[in-house]
Amino acid sequence: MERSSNQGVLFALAVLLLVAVGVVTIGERWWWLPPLASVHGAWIDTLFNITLVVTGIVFVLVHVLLAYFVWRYRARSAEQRAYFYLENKPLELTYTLIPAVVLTGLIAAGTRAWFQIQGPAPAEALRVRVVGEQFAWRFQYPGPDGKLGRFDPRFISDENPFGIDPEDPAGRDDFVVTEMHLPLNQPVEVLITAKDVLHSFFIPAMRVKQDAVPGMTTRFWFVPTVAGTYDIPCAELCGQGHYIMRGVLVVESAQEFERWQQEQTPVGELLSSMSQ
Ligand SMILES: [Cu+2]
Repeated sequence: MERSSNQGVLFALAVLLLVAVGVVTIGERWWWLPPLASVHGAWIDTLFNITLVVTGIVFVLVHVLLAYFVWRYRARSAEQRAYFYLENKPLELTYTLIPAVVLTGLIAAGTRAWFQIQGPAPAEALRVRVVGEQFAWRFQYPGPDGKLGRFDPRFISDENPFGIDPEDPAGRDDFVVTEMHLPLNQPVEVLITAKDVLHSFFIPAMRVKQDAVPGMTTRFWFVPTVAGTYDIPCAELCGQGHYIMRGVLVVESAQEFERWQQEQTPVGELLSSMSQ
């Protein structure tokens, strides 16, 4: 009896020591989310924080109570039997209804944010197509006509590495790049697909992530709010080179974005020079 309670104290001290080491060594990286850089991301972070606080309170409360009950009702003699009841309606109702209400609230808030991000983009939104391939991202921009040309992996050949339909007039002025650029504070709708296998288009700083599926177009829209350079990792284990599949997003002023667009060569020009 005396021995086992000493073991318990030692175990508790070891746990406390581990927590203290963790807190001291984690330093400036104590918060694991990267800096936020989009309008939609603020909703995601709010949801994340609410969920963390609610589940954190429940977690601490349940474990403190659990520890207290284990200690308070421990076996003090061999004859002692644990006290229990087979049925307790008010208690059962309470511990069913409270979590049900809290979880419904969390799910409702999450669903609302989901439909805002997945809902229709504003009419003035820039549309960019993202194509995932082993092991890079390619970005198709609509060019001066503002319309994306049709894309289908079946159009991909030595003469047409982009897979843009050569018969579609909307595609002639499009351009394809390996670095994504976006103008600051302007909504962008991203149309996502893949050439070969499943990938996942993920911009942590914007708090957006969506599967890239061959033969299918997935989408979301967002508004970048902070100029800078951001990572676009692939978040789906897509093959041996998955770890190097990391694109770059540059968010810049509208003027800089305009200048960058003008420097790009339209697909129509590239295709005709390649077929010569
Ligand atoms: Cu990938």
